[in-house]
Amino acid sequence: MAESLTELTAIEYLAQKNLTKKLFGDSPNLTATKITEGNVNVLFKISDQDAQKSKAVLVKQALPYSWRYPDFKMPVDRARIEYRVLEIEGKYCPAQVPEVYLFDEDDHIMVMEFFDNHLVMRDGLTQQVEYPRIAEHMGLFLAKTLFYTSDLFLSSGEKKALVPDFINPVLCKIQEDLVFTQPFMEHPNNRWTPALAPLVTEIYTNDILRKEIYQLKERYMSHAQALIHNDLHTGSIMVNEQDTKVIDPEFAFFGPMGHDIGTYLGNLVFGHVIQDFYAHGRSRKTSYQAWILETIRDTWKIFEQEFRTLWDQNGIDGWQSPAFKDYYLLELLRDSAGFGAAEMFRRIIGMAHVQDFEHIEDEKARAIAESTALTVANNWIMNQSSFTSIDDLISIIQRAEPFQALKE
Ligand code: SR1
Ligand code: MG
Repeated sequence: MAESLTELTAIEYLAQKNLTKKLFGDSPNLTATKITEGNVNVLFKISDQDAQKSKAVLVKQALPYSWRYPDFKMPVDRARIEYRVLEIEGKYCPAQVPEVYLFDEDDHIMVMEFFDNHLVMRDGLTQQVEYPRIAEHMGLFLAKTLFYTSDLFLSSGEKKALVPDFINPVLCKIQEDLVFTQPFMEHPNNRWTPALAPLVTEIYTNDILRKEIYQLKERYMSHAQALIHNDLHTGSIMVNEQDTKVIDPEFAFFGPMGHDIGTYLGNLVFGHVIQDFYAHGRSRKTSYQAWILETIRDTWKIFEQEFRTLWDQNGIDGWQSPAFKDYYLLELLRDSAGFGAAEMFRRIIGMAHVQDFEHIEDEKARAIAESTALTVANNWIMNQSSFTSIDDLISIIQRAEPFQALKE
């Protein structure tokens, strides 16, 4: 089994690879700090203490298991997949993709850009930070990465040659289990805030919901529509006022586009429902929630507009039909609602929770926020086929209420 890097060996590693001077200049005073965000890889920030404006890099190591959940074995090949995805995304949407200084295929280590002036978007949402360019950046990132890796752009041969490079069976199986299976049945991995127990019982016995989830699961497993990130939650986005970077695509494979769009939108819904707890004062809460809804609307609109433009300008022959284009975009909207719902359910009643809720210590307040998100999830998934515009998804968020018993 590969040895995990330590603060010391991470710094030594840069020297062994002749990167110290290249990245930091002569005689830097390097220090390494372990980063414990994320579930999967071992991460170190390496920076020069002496530099005027300290430059930092990220050293990222893939071990044959998840560092947070060591029982989850994960092939180290995910490092190759991540690197290849960053290359492809970097070709089509360089502004939103981190720079990689070194990929070491033997040791499954990447040395890459560190974002000192950015915040993990999930944290920004708990602090009511408004990012004026996030909708534009994420709309464009989604449109470009998804369009350029789909059959609408790649030739039939190119696409079929690319798909096997991103067969990612173990990480896909983790998502199949954690997102689409375990949360909807009794399973030892599942956990939830106690006040949600009646809702969980209802979910386990709701075969109509399970039918919808399994339709999504089947689509997830069989619809190789585009090279998707496959874990595009707000912890995979580094952001500040001017810039947005999408990180951590090690789960990537050819799957349904709506999974990326929906996972992101579902996590924005979390940002909306938690503000009762995080925002101080009614007006701050109301205005931040309005910003989140506007961001959801603009992200979709920018995504759709860019996707249509790319299709008009760069789509290959054989797909020119305005009616088919409208159908395709509508299906994407509906898929996004379904996959977004699956993400919301699993983060609240499955295994891998998110700190948006976990950091709410008061159990009743947490259950109120979580059950409001579950109401959105339930309405998104059950009404998918009636949606015709992003405003339909938004009005469900606006009307969502917590679990009745918690209102008393
Ligand atoms: C064992 S990995 C748990 C979760 O963390 C990753 O970020 C994925 O979302 C996965 O489902
Ligand atoms: Mg991740």
